[in-house]
This record gives sequence, structure tokens and C-alpha cells, in this order.
Amino acid sequence: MSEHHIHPVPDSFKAHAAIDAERYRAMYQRSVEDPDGFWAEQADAFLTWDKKWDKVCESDLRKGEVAWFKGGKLNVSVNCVDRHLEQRADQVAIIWEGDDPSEDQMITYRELHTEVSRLGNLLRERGVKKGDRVCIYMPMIPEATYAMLACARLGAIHSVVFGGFSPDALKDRILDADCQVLITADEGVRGGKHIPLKNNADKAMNACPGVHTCLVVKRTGADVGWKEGRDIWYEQEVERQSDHCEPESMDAEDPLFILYTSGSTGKPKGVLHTSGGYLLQSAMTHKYVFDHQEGDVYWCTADVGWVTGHSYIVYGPLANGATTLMFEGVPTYPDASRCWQVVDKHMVNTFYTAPTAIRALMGAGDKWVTQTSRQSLKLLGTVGEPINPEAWEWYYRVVGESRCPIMDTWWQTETGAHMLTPLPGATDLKPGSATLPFFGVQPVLLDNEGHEIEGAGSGNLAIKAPWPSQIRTVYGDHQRCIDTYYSAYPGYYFTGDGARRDEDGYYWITGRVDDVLNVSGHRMGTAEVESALVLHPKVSEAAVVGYPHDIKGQGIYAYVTLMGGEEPSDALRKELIDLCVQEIGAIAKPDIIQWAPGLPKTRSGKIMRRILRKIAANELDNLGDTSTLADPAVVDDLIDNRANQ
Ligand code: 6R9
Repeated sequence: MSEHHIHPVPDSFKAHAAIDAERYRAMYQRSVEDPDGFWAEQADAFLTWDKKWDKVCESDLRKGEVAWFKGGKLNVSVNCVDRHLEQRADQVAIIWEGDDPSEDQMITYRELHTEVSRLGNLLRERGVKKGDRVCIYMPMIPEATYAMLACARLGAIHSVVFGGFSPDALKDRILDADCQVLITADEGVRGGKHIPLKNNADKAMNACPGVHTCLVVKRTGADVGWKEGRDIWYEQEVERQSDHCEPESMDAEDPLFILYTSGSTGKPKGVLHTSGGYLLQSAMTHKYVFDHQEGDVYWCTADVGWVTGHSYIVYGPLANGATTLMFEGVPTYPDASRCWQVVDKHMVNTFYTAPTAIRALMGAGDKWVTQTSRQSLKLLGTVGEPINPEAWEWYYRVVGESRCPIMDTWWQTETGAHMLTPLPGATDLKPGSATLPFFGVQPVLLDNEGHEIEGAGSGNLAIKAPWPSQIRTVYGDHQRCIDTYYSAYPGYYFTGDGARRDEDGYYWITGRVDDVLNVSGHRMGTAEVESALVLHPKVSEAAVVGYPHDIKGQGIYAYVTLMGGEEPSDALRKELIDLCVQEIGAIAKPDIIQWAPGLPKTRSGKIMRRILRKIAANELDNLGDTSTLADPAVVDDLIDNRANQ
């Protein structure tokens, strides 16, 4: 239905955007026919290099080996801060909007330079040097950005851990990357509630003897635990540092950061990105996809704990000398009008958020939107999961008053930057489609045997040529990187997503084809939630699947088998939910727990998730072949006792 509802490029963008349809086609063609020439030009245009590279691209996708601009030297913090001082020292770099609507702060590029330099010096004083890992566990406050950029200045590798993760999840990530320094705050503030970050960090650090320094930003002034020698107050120590901090000149292929993300098996993987290629593609996409213009105020509502926060709050916009808004709170506090009030208050031109937020705000009713002006808005964006056409149309019509094109950007932690996306001056929009590939990106659809599907059709989405902001490795385990992304279809990067391509070559992401959930745009492995559930002594087995959820996109549906003699109860249900929160974080709370005396298994003992997904989705007349099950009666029992949603 809505597939045929095409929104053409608005005249305003046709006339002024950097790239129109013709230019997109020409540039795209050039980018795939002469990738080295194309990317060399872009790298020259977007970044400032201490020394030019020896080779543009070197890659062997069969081995998961990718390198861009090797031999080239640059410093990412210099690109994001210092080089703007001549032109825009007094321009606002970061607008910080607090959780409390009466709190905000403007940080100019000059101030950003001072803050990053001082923190860089403090980290250096504590022994941090090139290649060291620094963990950042922070609320959405400017210090989170200072911390990322200060690491980049020294050539230290940051690992940002989302502030919503539990002490256990933090501990695993600190240990996996062997971080010796942790930067955190006493507490975070979101939606009027305080989050005990330092106390969480203390619990994690108890099991991380390698952490010798913990810098603590005072956000609320709450009482926190303290270990002399290890813990130091950020403000106190930063204040006495010099404003000059010599940047480390890094190879383009030196690591910039590690960011953990969930896969279908095992513990989260530390996705590693490097300096040159990552910064180039995040800057370039920020410029072209959002048609960033001098003076624009740009707001991405993500958290810096996710890749969207890395590429589109911090690195992309700051590399382009933009004004980036950083929001501490949530879209529904104090009420569902908050985002639009912030848009009016700071005259935001570009607004980039996730479908789950759009659906929640749509559910709250139009009046929260229409009571605000939003005249400053020029362009809207969405990311994180497929957007249903109804939510797309509401976003377009009510929020953007049919004036602002919507950029539906498909990409992943592993891709570092946008991969499938419209360009506002070039691409006619179809609600629900991430449209066409960005420059240099060569998507293909593969059938299950690995053959490329030509023309319109559906299949497994893979990428057949390297791109600059591609994952370089899984930290400490390159074999896992190969196994996860490059073994299924040798010679291709496999995304884990399924997609359809229509007659116009537009891509429609249909969701994950593996055991990865996407809950409110947060990626989570079913295996992670299952491991948490089976920690409970009364649980013998657990199987977790996703099911369609109106707001979250997917909800978490857990089938739990208890040990012999144990009885289900509401108290036990609560204990299991608490266990998931404790092991992973609040985002991993099962929405539904169904007590399952048995799980559908093949004769070889493999759980048939396909059937569990159907039962969870209430698609009962279409269960498929159950004849290979060891005990088909199990399925009838699960259907009879299906949890009410
Ligand atoms: C940036 C980010 C990646 C997974 C990805 C896909 C889903 C992201 C999407 C989308 C449809 C979009 N996804 N953007 N699906 N349309 N515009 O979200 O990274 O957290 O690693 O998640 O999210 O399934 O594979 P990450």
C-alpha cells in the first residue's frame, strides 16, 4: 500500500542541497568504479592529515581484513576540535540540554578545546598512553564527549559502556578490553530519576583489579563510595591542568574505539573501529545525509553508549564543525512535548531519532506536538530498526508538517556509519524503505546458497566491497570476527539482516535473520537473556524469542522450564525479571514469561525457535512442519498455555 506512496524530493532541497539526483547517480557510479580515486578525494576534502596515506584501500574480505589510508597520519581530536578554532572558536560546538528543562549549557569550540586538552593532560598524568584502553560509563553530559575526544587525543582506545548497563555487564566489558582507567559520574539523571553510576562502577571494579584510576564527574553531588588512590574527582583534577595537550599523530589504521554489541551467540563482541576511515565516513554521511549547512543546529537523540551516539552526536558532527545537541533526558519527561519544546528552544534544524520513540510519541497524541512551533525543523531522520509506514507518515505529517524529508538510515555498529540511506536533495522517499546505498556501498541480496539475487527480490543482505568505516576486528578475537561476518558467504560481509529490493532498486529491511533481538532499537542476543535466566537455581532451561510489540518494535518473550518439583509463581517471575536486569540491564527485562513444562526440540536436541516465535506472535495456524520434533505434544501445551499479551 504505502510502498506506492512516494514522497518526492521537496523543492527546497532540490534547489539547495549539496547533492541532487543526477549528482548522486554520477558520484555513486564513480565511487564503485574507482573507489580508490573517489575515497582519496573525499579523505582530502573532509579531513586534515598530518601526512598523506601510502595506499587508499587494502582488503581481503575472505579473511575479514580491511585497511584504509594506511600510512596516513592524523589525530581525530584535532580534526574534531583544533582545526575549527581558526574559523569558529566562538561558535557553539555542543548544546547541552539537561534532564530538567531549566538546565542547559553552551560549549563553544574554544571551550571544547580547553576541556579536551585538560582532560587529555590529566589522563596522561595517570599514565594513559597510545593504545591503552579507557572505559567510559557516563550519563549524557558534555564530559562524556570530552572523555571520548581526550582519549582520541592521546591515541588511547575508548570503550563506552551504556549507562543503563548493570555492574555485571560493565565488569565483563572492562575485563574483555582490559581497561585500566574508568571515567564515570557520581550519578546520572534521566526522567527525574537518579542512576547510581559510581556505585554500579564500584561493584564492577571489585572484580576488575586492573583498573588503577577512576575519574568521577560530580553530576548530582550524591554520596558515593570512595577508594583512595584509585578514585579521583574529575573537576578538581582537571582544573589544575594546562590548556595545551600535544596530540598524538596516529596512523589511519590505529584503533579509535571499541564498542560492544550483541550477536546471536555468546557474550557481546568488542567491535573495533580505526581512526581515518571511520572518521571520514561518519563526517561525510553527516554532511550529505543531513545536508548539513553552516549554522545548522543538529540534534541526534541517541545515547553516546550506542554507535549512533558515537558517529552522529560526537564524531561526524564535530568533524564537520557543526553545533550538536546533547540531551540528558528522555522524550517523555516532564511530558510528551519535551522533544518539540527543545526543538523550539534551541531552534533545531535537524532531528534524528529512533522508530520506538516516534511510536511512543505518536501514541501519546498529536496535541503534544501541535502545541509547539517546530518552524526551525528542516529535516528528520530515523535509525535503529525498521520504521512502520504508519509511524513514518505520522512523523512526516505531524512532526514535520509535510515539509521535512525523512532520512531512514540503515546501518550497524559494525558498519560505523550510514550504509543505506536517502539523500534529501536526491532521493524520492518511500515510507518504510531505507532506499538506496550511500557512496561506495555495494549491497547485495544472497539466497541461502550464497548466490546473488538480481533485480527485485528478497534475501540475506550482504555487502560485497569494503567501505572506510567497516569493522576491523572483534577486539582480541579476530577469528570471531571472521566467523560472525565473513564465513556464511565467503567474499562478502554478512549483515545478519534480511531485506527486499523493489523494482526501483530500493531496499526494505525485513529485520534480523539470526537470533538477535531489536528491542526499542537496542540490540540484544537471545542467548544473553537465556544465560541470565538459567542462572536462577529453580530454572532448568530457557528459550527467548522476540515478538511484535507496538512501541518497542520487538518485545522479549521468554519460555522458562523449571527444575523438577519447582512451582511457577508471580514471585518467581519477578525474581527472573530482576535477574535479567541485574545481569544485563533494564533493557533486557522480559515482557512476557511463559512457564513451559517442555520446549519443542528436534531429536538431536536443538530448540526449534521458529515454532516458539510463531507461538509468541500468536500465528498459530501457520506453525510449519512439526514432524521432526522429538515430542510434538509439547507444542499443544505451549499453545494452550500461551501467555496473554
Ligand atoms: C545504527 C544501529 C543494527 C541493526 C541492524 C538492523 C537494525 C538499524 C535500521 C535498522 C531497519 C533501519 N536497523 N537501522 N533496520 N531500518 N533504518 O542501530 O546499530 O545497534 O548495531 O543495530 O539495527 O537490524 O542490523 P546497531
